[in-house]
Amino acid sequence: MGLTIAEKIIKEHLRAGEMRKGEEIALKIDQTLTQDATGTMAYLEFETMGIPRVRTELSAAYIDHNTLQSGFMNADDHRFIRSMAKKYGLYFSRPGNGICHQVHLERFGKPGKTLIGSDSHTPTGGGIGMLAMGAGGLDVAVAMGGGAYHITMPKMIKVELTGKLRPFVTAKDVSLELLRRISVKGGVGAIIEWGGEGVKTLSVPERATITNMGTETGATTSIFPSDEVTREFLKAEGREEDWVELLSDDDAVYDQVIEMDLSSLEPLIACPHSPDNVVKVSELKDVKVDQVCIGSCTNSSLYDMLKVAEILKGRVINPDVSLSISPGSKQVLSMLADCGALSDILAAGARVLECACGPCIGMGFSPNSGGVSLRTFNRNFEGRSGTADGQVYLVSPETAAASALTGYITDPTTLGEEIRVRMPEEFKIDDSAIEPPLPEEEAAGVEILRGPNIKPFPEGEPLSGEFKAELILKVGDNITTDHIMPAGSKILPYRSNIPHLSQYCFGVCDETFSERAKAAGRSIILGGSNYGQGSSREHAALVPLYLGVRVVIAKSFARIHRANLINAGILPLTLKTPEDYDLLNRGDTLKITDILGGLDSGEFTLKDVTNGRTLLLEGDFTERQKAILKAGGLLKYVAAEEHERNE
Ligand code: MIC
Ligand code: SF4
Repeated sequence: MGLTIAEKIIKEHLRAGEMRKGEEIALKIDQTLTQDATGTMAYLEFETMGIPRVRTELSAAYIDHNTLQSGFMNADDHRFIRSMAKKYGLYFSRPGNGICHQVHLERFGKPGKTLIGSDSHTPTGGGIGMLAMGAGGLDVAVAMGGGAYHITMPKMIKVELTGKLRPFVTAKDVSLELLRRISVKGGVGAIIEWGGEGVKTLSVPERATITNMGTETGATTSIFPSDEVTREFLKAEGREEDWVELLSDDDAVYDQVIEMDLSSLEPLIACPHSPDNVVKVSELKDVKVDQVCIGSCTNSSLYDMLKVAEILKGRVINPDVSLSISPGSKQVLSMLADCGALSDILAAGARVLECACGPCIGMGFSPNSGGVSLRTFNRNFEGRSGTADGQVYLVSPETAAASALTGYITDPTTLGEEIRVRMPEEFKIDDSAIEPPLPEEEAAGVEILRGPNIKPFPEGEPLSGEFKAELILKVGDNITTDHIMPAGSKILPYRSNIPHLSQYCFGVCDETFSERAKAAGRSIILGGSNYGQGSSREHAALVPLYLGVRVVIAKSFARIHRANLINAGILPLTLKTPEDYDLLNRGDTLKITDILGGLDSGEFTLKDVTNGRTLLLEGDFTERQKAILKAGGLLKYVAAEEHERNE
């Protein structure tokens, strides 16, 4: 039987387990990346493992999220991460050099390699045929130490592309079309592989937009073949030697095949507050726009920016609109400047921001009250922009630029003449903002620089007999990690200070949560389906842990968040009968009897002491996950393993 592209990479990297769907596999990880908002915690965790130097082929630390420095916190964290990179043998990408995913694609990604990153959009690397996955910081720390990354062997979804995109219809519209069809849960437990004749018509930046936003379907990752288009891209980055061909076998077997005719697509838009709330742009043509933001790891390549510049050239934006442009990397910005496109953007009235995540994570540029903000980003969760009642829509760069000109949501195909951009044969290579790893002798002497913002992180407790606690919070379906642990410019600087962060936990759903949880001591949370979707931030597990949450019950969980809960030592259980969700109420006293027995059998008994009911819960854990939960979290498990090895 033939293999899919992902299966080929998995086979080459398999350290343990068998490639049978639904079973746990352990993968050798070739490369890791971190960004600053999750990196501080990941490096603190790495430090506790006592490993002298990273054991991957390449590990890189990027500074791109927390770039507003209003106070010492972010600057201290950046200094800490830089000193960790120097001491432990990592590349360090300085603030301003760009968004981790864009820079990694340009300078380090290699077809056929495995990459995990402490950021959920790490699958961007799938655009050049990497098996690139988002993970919690602790999993990345383990991989940096040479440990395997454990996932459930995913099923394989193929999107079979035919045709060619029409003018003004883009890769972003392809992503939005997929989300429209399969929703924010449709990719859970799967790898999405893009194939078919249509693939050849898509450049690497377009492919990377698609694999980036595949994250929003809940997929483990998304991947494109590595073909001549990939070779051309790597050649233009001066790295042709990194190219290998990687195609699926003709007789590869997929669990699901989705057909998509690129020629039939139209410009699409995701309405507030979910990336799968998708309609045609033309349906919203009378909606007035207050703000337009172009950038983020989804749409900040040179290709995207050149198209925007071409649309804006010789025109001025509508005076009621505020337009921001954040190029994805220094390479992109510098090439825009060299070819004059930056002048066109500036002359049109855009505010050019630094090469970083910026408005995407609420680091500035929040919209006005109730403002309509059109963004080329990948997420429009409620409150994420920093304005609680902001109305965020997700669009392509073309739709964004056209709307900035008219002041209304505008279908770019109405602009008339097709725009043509010429991509350079060579990108401008300047790695001066990437500090390479120090030689071992020098690294040993590096001092780790810590600021006062770094506080100890909470530790899980070994699970034992029974657990009785209050159901402290009941929330609905598709709760995101932005609900659990919001981000934004005020909160993000405290990513290494869990006690401080804890005040904001679940603030979007219930402002009293943090205080009530603290008062309760130990507690349980109830969620709906796809609980914990969105980012990879392990803070969405560590902060509830700090506040005493020991069990989360849900109809279903998102992959990375479930792994983060287990790593933190929090027990994630699902309702055997999803309708039982309606029987449980906030304030109920719940008791889970015989936790260890439940771990063995996969079935747990839940007594609702308040209402005198008994319900069944499920928890399908691998042997390793059981051991982690019994130990009280991954760090304790790793320490115990290390101890055993040294005995
Ligand atoms: C995001 O897009 O939500 C983030 C911010 O990049 C997160 C990581 C984080 O919370 O630091 C992600 O996607 O994993
Ligand atoms: Fe940064 Fe936004 Fe991409 Fe997250 S989604 S990595 S915040 S640009």
